[in-house]
Amino acid sequence: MLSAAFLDHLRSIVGPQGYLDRPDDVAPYVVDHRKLYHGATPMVLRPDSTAQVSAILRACHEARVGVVPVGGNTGYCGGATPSADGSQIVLSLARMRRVRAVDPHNYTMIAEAGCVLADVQAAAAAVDRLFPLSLGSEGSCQLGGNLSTNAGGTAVLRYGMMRDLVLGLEVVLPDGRVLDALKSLRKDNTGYDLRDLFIGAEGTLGVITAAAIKLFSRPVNIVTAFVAVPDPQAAVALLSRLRSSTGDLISTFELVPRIGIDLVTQHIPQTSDPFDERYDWYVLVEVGAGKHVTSLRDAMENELASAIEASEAINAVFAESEAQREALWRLRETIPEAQRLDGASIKHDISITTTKLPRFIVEGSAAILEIAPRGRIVAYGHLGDGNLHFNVNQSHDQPADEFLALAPRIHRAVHDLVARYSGSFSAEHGIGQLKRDELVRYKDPVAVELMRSIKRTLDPHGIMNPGKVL
Ligand code: 2HG
Ligand code: ZN
Repeated sequence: MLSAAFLDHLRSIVGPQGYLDRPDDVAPYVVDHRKLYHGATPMVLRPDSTAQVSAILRACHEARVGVVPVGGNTGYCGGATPSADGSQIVLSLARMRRVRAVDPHNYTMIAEAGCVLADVQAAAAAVDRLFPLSLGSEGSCQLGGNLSTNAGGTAVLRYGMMRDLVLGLEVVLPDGRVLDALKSLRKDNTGYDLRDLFIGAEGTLGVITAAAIKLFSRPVNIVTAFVAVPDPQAAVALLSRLRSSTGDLISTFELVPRIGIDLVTQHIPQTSDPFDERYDWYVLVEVGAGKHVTSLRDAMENELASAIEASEAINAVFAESEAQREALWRLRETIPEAQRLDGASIKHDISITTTKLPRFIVEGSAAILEIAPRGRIVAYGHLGDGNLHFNVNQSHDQPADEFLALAPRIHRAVHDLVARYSGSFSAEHGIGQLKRDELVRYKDPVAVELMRSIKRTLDPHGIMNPGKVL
């Protein structure tokens, strides 16, 4: 266990405002968002500068003490929960939330890792720019967590994942050295790209303290539609049609199944079905352009009319106000919450090529129902990215425990099928502790060996987020 003298040394690095050690204060940091993991820690450190993070890691490196970085604690794979033996320190960067620089002409911003994503978006909007990363948890997740998990979300189709939005990083290495790669350059061909090592590493190679991120023009002319489609195959055709007719201005193309609408309207207040008729499948589409592109709405209406003629769509509603836009978004964004309120669920976060996704849904559903005949498949998500949340909810006539006992067999069937489709068993939620075994099972063994040797090189004592990813 950690000695009182060592804990005192950590306290002296961060000062009285910089740590939590009362059990009540520490409690939120030792359980993950999905309540799958319960850990323990004697202390949560809350440094307010890169220098303090550096001193903390140097001390932990010398003492061989594990450090678990945490952002907004909204992850799905237990990546920020300490081990249960109480031997690890939790490191929160929540006090490091300064926007260090905004450069609207260079379309860049430098922000610290503890910035809440919504605050980063607001700082960009304040200079008439867009930071496009957009997720359900944006009101509480932090930039450092977004970077460390290479977060995705609902605008990846147009703007890419977090990795695509980064130009430079400041990282504290496990031994306390500071890697200053915080350049706001779009071109910098000077050897190995170290930056990409730390993005998506889930805090296993060091602690990202700040990032230079890309900004974009803020679309002011936004068209949002909720479109009923015959099936996922038709949705893929519709996506291609809209991508090419708008010249890739589609930012969001989210698949929603009928059961998603049922769950949301049942469990989430102030939601309602946007159509009088019931349809089997829907997509939420959003397209945005600058203020001079005034014909966007007409173009979308014409294109959707042609899509209906071509049997790629059945019906569509457009948001006529910001309130209606929010209501349409709520139908998609609250599906995870509605799923949770409805009972136990078994989740997958898979990706395969968009073209093959419809066939995968048919085959994958059959495979699941063979194991769990009473399960209810809730397949939704980022169709435009080939990323599906291929989830199953319990039926109300089956006890949750009995249903959850099927999880290992269902995971195996789904992930085996994903492998046959050359897909990924973790598209945007990472590995954490939840998918460590899947990584070894499904990732190329040479890639896993390279990951292990990088880990050994950067973190020889294994202090960074032990037991996560590898
Ligand atoms: C989403 O897209 C999130 O809503 C959560 O990634 C997905 O709960 C899920 O399975
Ligand atoms: Zn998602």
